[in-house]
Amino acid sequence: MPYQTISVVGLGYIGLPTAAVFASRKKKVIGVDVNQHAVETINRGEIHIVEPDLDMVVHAAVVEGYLRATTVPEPAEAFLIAVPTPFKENHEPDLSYIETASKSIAPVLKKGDLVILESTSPVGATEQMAAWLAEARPDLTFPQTHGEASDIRVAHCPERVLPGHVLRELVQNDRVIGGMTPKCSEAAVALYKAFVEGDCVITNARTAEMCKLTENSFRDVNIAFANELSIICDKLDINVWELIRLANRHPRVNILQPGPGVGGHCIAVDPWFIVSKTPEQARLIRTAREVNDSKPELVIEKVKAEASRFKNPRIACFGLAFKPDIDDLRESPALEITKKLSQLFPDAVMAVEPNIEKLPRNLEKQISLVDVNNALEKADLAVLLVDHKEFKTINKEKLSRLIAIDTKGIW
Ligand code: SAJ
Repeated sequence: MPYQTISVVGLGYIGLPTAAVFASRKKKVIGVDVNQHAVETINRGEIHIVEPDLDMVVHAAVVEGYLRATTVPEPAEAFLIAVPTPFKENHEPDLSYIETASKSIAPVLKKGDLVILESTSPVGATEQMAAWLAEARPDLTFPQTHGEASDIRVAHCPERVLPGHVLRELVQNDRVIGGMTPKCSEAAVALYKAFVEGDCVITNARTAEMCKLTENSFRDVNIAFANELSIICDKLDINVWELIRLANRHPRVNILQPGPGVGGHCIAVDPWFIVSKTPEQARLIRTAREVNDSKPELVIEKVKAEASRFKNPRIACFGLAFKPDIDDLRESPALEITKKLSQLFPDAVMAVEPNIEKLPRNLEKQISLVDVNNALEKADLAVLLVDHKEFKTINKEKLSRLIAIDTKGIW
């Protein structure tokens, strides 16, 4: 069997579940992360991120001896790089984590090894990674210069799992495999077949890079369409939720849901990677980003307008997470809106977030975390920012006492 020892570099939301799933298939997995705290937590059989069931899988993998974490890369047969690819101030992709990761594994590479870039990346990043590896190891040959005869195989295999369903989707989703050569692709398929039950579909590295960006841009553009409709309907005094429900009765129309903006770590980022490579051509994709990014400010304007009716308005924000029924507050438009409101209305903002026990430390002073009933009793204005299940069942009578601004159309 090929690839018995696998190194996963970057033990975050993608890397850790991937490492744990390989380990659950009895592969020897060496996890690498620069974060000492993450490494120690994992080696105790615990996890430092939130994802359903991941704690059990990691615990079993560590206890049974298949998964071990370290800050210093060690030799392995296959390396998976799953580090962040954020963008810089100007929306240009920041490949510095990929650069650091590839330079850190270069010293332990040997003939026959496979290196896979899993991080969502702009087109050309896999070739760039291979160039960094080749520069660090002139004694080895790479596909960009030696094609099928190369010592090292290189591929891009983007993850496409939905936060909250990562363990299931890792196994069941189809996987796009973009080798720098056909043999690189074959090698990567052999690796993923250890746990992937979906199809492993082969293409080249550039298409695989673009495919991942396309998936998330498709969703962003479609959400932007819904968000733009909500802005238009506000002007025309039409209920956008009813409008979308009616339009979606057409057999070939399926409009997504408007909201307070697009959050998360992927959909609000990845389209910019297309825009940065082809700024002249990617007009729709750029505009969609701008429409979605404009939503938080529009919500704030609406709250300000309603709040002006009160002398000392008390505002309750319902939901802080970046989407329903999760506790992930990173890159969340709901959190951004709540924070800005608390600056505009000092000591007047409450937050209801049933999925967390404590507010992030930097918000504890300016915002109070309360439960649903408390918020309904104390507030003059209720701003619904996330359609968590707990908010769908709120008694309409209790709401009728307040001014409600519902960005998700559930009240
Ligand atoms: N949203 C709306 N309206 C909708 C749907 C979503 O406003 O109708 C908002 C959500 O509230 C959230 C944001 O969009 O703020 C993104 O949420 P999401 O559920 O669409 O996606 P993510 O970011 O959790 O995961 C996406 C997924 N990509 C696609 O569905 C094309 C996932 O499969 C990817 O693996 C993931 O990005 C990633 O890691 O790239």
